[in-house]
Amino acid sequence: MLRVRTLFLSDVHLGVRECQAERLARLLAACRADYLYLLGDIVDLQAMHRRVCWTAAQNAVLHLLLEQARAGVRVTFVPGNHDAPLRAYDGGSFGQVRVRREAVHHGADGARYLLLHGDQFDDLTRYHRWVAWAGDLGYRCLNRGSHALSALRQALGREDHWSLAAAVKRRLPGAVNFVRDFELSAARHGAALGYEGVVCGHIHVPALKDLEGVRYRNCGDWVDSASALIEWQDGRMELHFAPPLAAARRRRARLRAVAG
Ligand SMILES: [Mn+2]
Repeated sequence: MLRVRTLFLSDVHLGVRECQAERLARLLAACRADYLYLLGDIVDLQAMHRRVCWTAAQNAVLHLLLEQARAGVRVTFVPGNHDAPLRAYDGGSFGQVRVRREAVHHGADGARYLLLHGDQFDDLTRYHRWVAWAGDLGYRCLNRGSHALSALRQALGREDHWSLAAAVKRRLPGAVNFVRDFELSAARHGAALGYEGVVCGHIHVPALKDLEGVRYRNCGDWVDSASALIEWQDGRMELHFAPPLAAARRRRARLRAVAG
């Protein structure tokens, strides 16, 4: 069991075919936190308008999240733009899960973090066209192709994770500028309100860095990066990347062979 002080997740996109629910279910079953923050786009209500894909693994993720809340983990849900209708429940709760438009996390080292999804910073960047494309068909097709390629690499025995979607995001000039503008907007917003750090999601680019003296953290997503942000008991933070399924299976088989 992985014991952490805090687990931050965002952009899970339950209800979408590309959601890496099995990998997230594995993490949730193996990890216990004191605090769990769900920073938006957890259930993709927007995509489910067009088409619903609800798998057993996605169902398991939802149940594991609710189970954590029942077991005493303090769970806070900050809805994003893909689950925006749930913003109407700001200040309320679903069972044990608190719903907040924004939240504040007190780190074990005394730092205060502003927690939000991050879609409000889209308006502050100069790359509207890229944002529209990213939220649309092009991005979904890119992720689908990326998963197919990843499966092929796994089948060929390559254990390292390489993502076509991530590579494209790193290389497209519009994308690079958009990400930089977004990160700076988020960091400056946090600084202006007097926080030491900001934790958000939305752009599907996991990050942990200092920007203009502000601790900027982005959880990433469970469509492409399969990443989570964790805080250890001493306040240190780290990004966790879930291993691809095939690699995880091979590793378990190896461990069994060694144990046997
Ligand atoms: Mn979003």
